[in-house]
Amino acid sequence: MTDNFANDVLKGLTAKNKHLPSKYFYDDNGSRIFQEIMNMPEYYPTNAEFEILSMQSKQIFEALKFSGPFNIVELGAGDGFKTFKLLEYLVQNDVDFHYVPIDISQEAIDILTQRLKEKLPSLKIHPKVGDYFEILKENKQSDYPSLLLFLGGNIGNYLEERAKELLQLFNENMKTGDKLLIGFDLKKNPIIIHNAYYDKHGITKRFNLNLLIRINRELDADFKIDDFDFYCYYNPTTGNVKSYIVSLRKQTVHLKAINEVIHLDYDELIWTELSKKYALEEISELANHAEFTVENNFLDCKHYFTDSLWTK
Ligand code: AVI
Repeated sequence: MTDNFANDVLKGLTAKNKHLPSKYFYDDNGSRIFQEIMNMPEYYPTNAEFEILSMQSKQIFEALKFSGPFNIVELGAGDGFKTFKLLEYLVQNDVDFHYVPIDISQEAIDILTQRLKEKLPSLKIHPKVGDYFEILKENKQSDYPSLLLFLGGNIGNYLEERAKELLQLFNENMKTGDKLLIGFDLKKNPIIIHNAYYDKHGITKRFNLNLLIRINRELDADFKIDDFDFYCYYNPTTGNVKSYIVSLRKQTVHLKAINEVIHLDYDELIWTELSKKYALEEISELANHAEFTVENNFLDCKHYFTDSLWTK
């Protein structure tokens, strides 16, 4: 794990245009800051997706058209806050299904399992910690059809080519007739998107700068956090929000654990994250490219977000 982290950080920080992968935001502290982001009123995706799953669980269930028992496999279940509404609907209506939440964090899975056992005691839950694709491969052997959940708009953090690869991998690990319910943040008034990412509380700035704190800790580096700022912008034509760490002076940073030195110029940028916003036509193109059929788009009342239901 540390080896990959060290390699990726070094590769990114010695590139001509410096960059760091956003997947490394989520150490324990970063995951806590992300919870704070999700609780900000400006960060609309949380409420939008919660509304979809609270108000349209029945329609989602009916659109699955499964005739008997099925599995719900959730990739990156986290604290399962949003999914709860869907699970609650199914349990209350005596639907026969098994819930398989997957996450890389044992802690997140333990908390989720305990909560669900208290709130929905009759739920058949089979929590898993580990690699998505190993678990999906296993699930493909099941006699039951499956609904895969990939919620929260995480697909937006993948570059186009990587997003296509990921969706193809999902497809390969599904049976014909299986469904995928996948969350996409939609293009909308640019000001709303701008305010969700360039937040006035500085929480997203802390989220980004925490990555430097992580590098200091794990690679024995000496980033001086006060010498860096945060900048992000939304391009309404491409739908891309791009986030950057800005070096406020010409400076040298030592990565002692790997015996490397990084030079940063005055105002030099480190690109940290892509958060892509989609149009519905782009979503169909992605689905078709990975050999899925789009069944329905379940949108919130403001049309900020969609949970898109696809069939293999
Ligand atoms: C996890 N992911 C969908 C979030 C997003 O909106 O791109 C991460 C995030 N970055 C800044 N704010 C939230």
